[in-house]
Amino acid sequence: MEKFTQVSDISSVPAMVRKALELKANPHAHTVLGANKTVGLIFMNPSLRTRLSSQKAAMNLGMNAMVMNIDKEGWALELRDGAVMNGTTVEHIKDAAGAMGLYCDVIGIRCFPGLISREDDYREHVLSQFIKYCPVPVMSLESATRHPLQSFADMITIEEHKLHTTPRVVLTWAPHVKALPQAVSNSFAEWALASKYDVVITHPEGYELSEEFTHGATIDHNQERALDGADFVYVKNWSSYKDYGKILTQDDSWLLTNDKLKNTANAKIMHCLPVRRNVELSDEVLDSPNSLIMQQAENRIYAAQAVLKELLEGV
Ligand code: SN0
Repeated sequence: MEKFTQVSDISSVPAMVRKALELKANPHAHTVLGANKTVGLIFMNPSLRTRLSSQKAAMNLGMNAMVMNIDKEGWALELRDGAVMNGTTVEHIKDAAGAMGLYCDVIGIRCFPGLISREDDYREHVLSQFIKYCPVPVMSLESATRHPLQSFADMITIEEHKLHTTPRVVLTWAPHVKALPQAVSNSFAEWALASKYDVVITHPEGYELSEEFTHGATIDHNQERALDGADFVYVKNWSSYKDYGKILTQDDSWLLTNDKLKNTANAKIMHCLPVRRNVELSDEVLDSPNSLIMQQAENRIYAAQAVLKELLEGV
């Protein structure tokens, strides 16, 4: 694998999930592969799980990890080609990515969307500039439109908990106080569909995700109907794709409660975290025995480890 930015960068989701589960069973089996190798983890936005699980994954492989919060600790980056840099930006991404590549064997980068220009965000301007100028393999730590390490961990978690081959997997929109990216939802849909699951997406009108990610899923604006028979319920807020980056409603009738789960197939509940408790999801659901949020967080290690391993092997 030469880069890891979306599901199409891997040849098979079930095969990658199997590899991750092998690593989970035997995390320190490949320390020779990672010895004397370095991963750089570059953050333009906050992180808890991605940062620590990727570091842990690197350590499990015997690698070194260097972390930089480039938005706070680096020079202000210029992203435009040919810019006359006589303003507030100090260093061009071309020079930053080029230099960082000299210190690392793999680089991970987190670059959230601006949520102002749909065109800029959806052409992945920052990530693609970084890949263009970075001389070593790049992995996404969440980009403008996708969060592939999260989705990979989610597929590992579903594999561990599913009771039949084709579970009904429901992605439900949740209210939030802030405009959030579509990245986690886009990516979850992309990976669940690639896993050939029965994917249902439910949200208020106006929150349709780009069809690029949801083609093949059932879209239903009725949450109760969507939840009927669900095996897994993935809860996430996202801002509007159509009315780009806007909050169209904060309707708290979309908040998931135990009562709403009564017609599911004793559904397991998933969320990528961080979660705004009692806004996006109620305490009673998050803390119930059916909640998989900690299992997802743990599997972030093995998703990152499987990706780092493939990038180091270059196969
Ligand atoms: C990010 C998102 O893409 O939704 C990262 C999730 C892994 N979430 C947030 O930015 C939450 C911010 C907030 O204020 O709740």
